[in-house]
Order: sequence, then structure tokens, then C-alpha cells
Amino acid sequence: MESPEEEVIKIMKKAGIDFTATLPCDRIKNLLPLVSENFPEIKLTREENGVGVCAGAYLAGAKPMMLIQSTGLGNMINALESLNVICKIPLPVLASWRGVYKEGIEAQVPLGVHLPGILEGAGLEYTIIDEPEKLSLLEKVIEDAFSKRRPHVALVSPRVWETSGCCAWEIQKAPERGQERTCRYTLTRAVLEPRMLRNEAISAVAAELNGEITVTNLGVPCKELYAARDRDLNFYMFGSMGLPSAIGLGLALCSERKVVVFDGDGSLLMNPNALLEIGREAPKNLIIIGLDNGAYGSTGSQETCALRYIDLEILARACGIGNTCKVNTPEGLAEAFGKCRDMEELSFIHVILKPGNTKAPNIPISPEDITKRFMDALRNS
Ligand SMILES: Cc1ncc(C[n+]2csc(CCOP(=O)(O)OP(=O)(O)O)c2C)c(N)n1
Repeated sequence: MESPEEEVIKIMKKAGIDFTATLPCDRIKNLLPLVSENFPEIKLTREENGVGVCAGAYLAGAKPMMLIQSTGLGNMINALESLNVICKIPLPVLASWRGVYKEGIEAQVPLGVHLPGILEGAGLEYTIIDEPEKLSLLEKVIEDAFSKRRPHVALVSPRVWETSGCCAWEIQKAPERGQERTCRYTLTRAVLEPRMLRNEAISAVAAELNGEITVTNLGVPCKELYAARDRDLNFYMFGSMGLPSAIGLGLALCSERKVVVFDGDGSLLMNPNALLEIGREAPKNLIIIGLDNGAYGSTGSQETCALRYIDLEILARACGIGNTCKVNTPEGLAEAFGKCRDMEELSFIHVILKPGNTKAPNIPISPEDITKRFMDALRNS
């Protein structure tokens, strides 16, 4: 007889899911090996990041789905609202619903019990699946997410798996620790003086663009790129701070094109997890431009840790990104960008900047239209 785990895989396949992002929960530990076996999968380090990666995958034409523990919804809500909801980007989520059924861990209870109310209050669609007989509802969850282009969460009770005979977890191979480890993060670089503004850096790269996809950090950076060189292949962010590089990762994995991400120091430090996943996946068509003005430039240039405490290039190296460099002039940046573009290697360009914004006006296109324009351009070019 088919186990509930096998039924989930069947439903996902029938629905055309072709990309997954996962983070484990004990209760779905027999489902997860089947997901790994049957679908391309990104193993996340933080659930919020999956929202970005899946959005990028969708923008590139894939049909993504997330499989996580329900606690992860606690760190996804802002991204779901300010990326998926405003851009109308679908995302079905199978969340292993903890805290409500035979829960042994007290810490799971408060969020778990309130989740339906939280999702409802947030205007996010959800469906409760609390017995194996209701698993077919997952079909509707996936269908609804893609047809209405919105997130839809399936809260799946541990009761669904309780009597399952599936033992995929027991029979999977235990992971082996690498015997050899290459340490790639020794780095000697001159400490560069900040000489240019973010706008000069964005303009220097914008002038070089030729068929690449771009993803740009929220706030003033988007407005500056829009003013310097608007293109259909520019994906501008309006919210979901911390996710530009994650969106870039999803795009790079699901598209043949070169993907250029304009990220910021505040954004990268809000979600350094993105670099962990990027270092592991190492897509050869991804270039991250770390625009480091040492400040939250868009909100008044309040200091970030990048100003004195952490070097973003070393962070990128520590996450496994082998090809990195540091620049502080428009010419140096244009040259570094040209080199990285010609190489078939994941790259991180650390751009040292002075804080300061130009008076670039707001982008006069809605997030939904930006998304549509971008996807049409990607499909048709
Ligand atoms: C979760 C979240 N927290 C705070 C903000 C407010 N905010 C918008 S842009 C921004 C600064 C971004 O700084 P950085 O990534 O360094 O880019 P910069 O503007 O300096 O180029 C902040 C704090 C937000 N939009 N979302």
C-alpha cells in the first residue's frame, strides 16, 4: 500500500513541481529523502531564504515548492508578504505543523497553536491537513498557489504520518564528513579607501550589461539602477530585505543566463545565510556585487557592522565562494565585472563605497508589472 509520504511525492509530480527547497523537521524525516530522490532540491539554512530562492526559480520558469517545519513560517512572513504577495509570485508550502498534535517539545506549542490565526491575520492562505485521508487537499493547495499566484501553506499534522510504514529515513545513507577539506579563506588585500558613491558603482555596471539578468536590493539601489538603465531583465525589489542574493541563486539555478545581483552590506548582513547556500550550490552563472557603503544607506546611512567589524569579501570566501575581489573605483569595478562575466565561475565583487544616496525618483511601475515584464522578457529573449 502506498504510504502518505509516497502519496505526497505523487501529488507533487502530478502538479508539475520541478524545484524544491527544504529544511528538516523530525516528523517529515521519511518524506525528505523521497523529495531529495525525486526533485532538484536546495537544502536551506533558513526558511526565509527559501522564499527568495523559490521566487527566483519561479521567475526563471520553474514550479517550486517548499517543505519545512511550521516554525519556519515565523521567519518567512515578511518575505511572503513583501515579495510573493506584492509581486504575485506563487509558493506552495508543505509545513509540518508542530505544537498541536502529541507535541513533546514545549517550545513548539505557542507558535504552533497560534499559526492558523497568524496566517489568517496576515491574509495568507492555508489549508489544514490533519489525517492521511485528507492528503489529496495538497493537490488543491498547489493548484491554488499557482493559479492565484500567491503563497498557500498546507499545515500538515504529524497525525498524517503516524501510521505510515515508510522508512526512507532509516535506509538512506548516513552523510559522511569530507575527509579532505580545502581551506580557501586566507586572504590578503589592501584595505581600500571609499572613493565613490553607490550610484557611480551601479552606473558603471549598468553600462556594461548585455543580456544579463539583474536582481537589485530594495530601496535607493533599485531607484538608482532604474534611473541609470532600466531594462526588462532588471528585477527590482520593493521589500523582502535580505533576499536579493537568494533570488539570484534561484534564478541562476533555473536559467542558463548570467545573473548579476546588486546586494548591499546591510542586506547581506541581515541574511548571510544566502551566501552559505550560494557557496554550496556554486552556480557558475552568478555574480554578486556587494555594494558596501558601511551603512543602511536607504534609511539614513546608519552604520552597519561592515564599516568596522566584518569584511564582506572574507565572509564570501568563508562561505566557499572562491572567486572574489575588492574594488573602489568605477573603472576597477567595470574591469572586475568584465572579468567575472567572462569566467565560468561563481563570483563576488566587494565594492567599497562612500555612504550617500542620489535623488533618484521612485520606480513608476507596480511590483506585479515588474514581475510580469521580467518573466516575459526572460521567456521571449
Ligand atoms: C526586514 C526589514 N527591516 C528593515 C527595513 C528598512 N530598510 C529598508 S532599506 C534598508 C537599508 C538597506 O541597507 P543596505 O542593504 O546596506 O543597502 P543601501 O541602502 O546602503 O545600499 C533598511 C534598513 C526593511 N525594509 N525590512
